[in-house]
Amino acid sequence: MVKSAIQERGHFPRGHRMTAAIQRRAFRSIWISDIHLGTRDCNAEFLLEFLRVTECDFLYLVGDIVDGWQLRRSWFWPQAHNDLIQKLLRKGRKGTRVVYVPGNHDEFARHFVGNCFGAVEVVDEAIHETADGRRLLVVHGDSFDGVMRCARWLAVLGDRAYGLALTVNRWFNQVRRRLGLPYWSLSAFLKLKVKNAVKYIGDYEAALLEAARLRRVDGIVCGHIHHAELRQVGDRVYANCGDWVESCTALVEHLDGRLEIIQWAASVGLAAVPDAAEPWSAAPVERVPA
Ligand SMILES: [Mn+2]
Repeated sequence: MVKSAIQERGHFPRGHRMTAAIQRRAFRSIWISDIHLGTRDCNAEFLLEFLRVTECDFLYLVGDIVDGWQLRRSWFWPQAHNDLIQKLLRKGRKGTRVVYVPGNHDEFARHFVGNCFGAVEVVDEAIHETADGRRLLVVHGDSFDGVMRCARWLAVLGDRAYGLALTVNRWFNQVRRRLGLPYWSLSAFLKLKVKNAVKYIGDYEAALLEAARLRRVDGIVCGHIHHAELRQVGDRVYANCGDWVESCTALVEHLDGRLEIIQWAASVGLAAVPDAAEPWSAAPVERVPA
């Protein structure tokens, strides 16, 4: 059994420099995916802030952590991206079990499956057992994506169109920020408005739930489509940890095994007020089936 970082220290250190209003929180597990380090749209600072105010025994990096596709086109690597890597490695050294499941944008890391980088284990997929005894399969999810599976060139083309939408999104939010308005994801909005996108998301969820059924696990945790979701379908749970380019979301497991999506940007967005409500209470909490 992995030694608990929380048990070891007993409590959190006090006095956080920026988010005095936000209490530090302990979770049993945290899943984050689709960070896309190496792109301008990566909200590394938001994620750093989230990782600073949280602690966990298990930290899963559910793919597309570094964007190799984008880095091959043009090199972009600011200090914040280094800081984030350092932070992840540091968590590993301090007793958090860090598990890295590479995705399609960081497929280069798939060559290192079975190895460790510092305290970070690289695996193809993982089985996580929750505190309430449910077994969850953890995968990035690209192998269940019809477009990715059938035509990589189409996926790359779609990726470029998506990149364009994100660029517009970035400008749009710079304007909103100047006007004192909170962060609002244009591309996430567009995605939900487009009928095909809704069907695409539905197909993806169905494919992953089917995989969970075939593997006889109680649920599946994935990323890839940048759409956070936590849903109980029959006796299985579908959990998508979202992304850190638009919505800035994470999936967490509470100490008692309950799962929850944390909407980080929505609660501590770019126009965060110093005394804003705690983000922890804002997001819906999963109802544990009796
Ligand atoms: Mn992906």
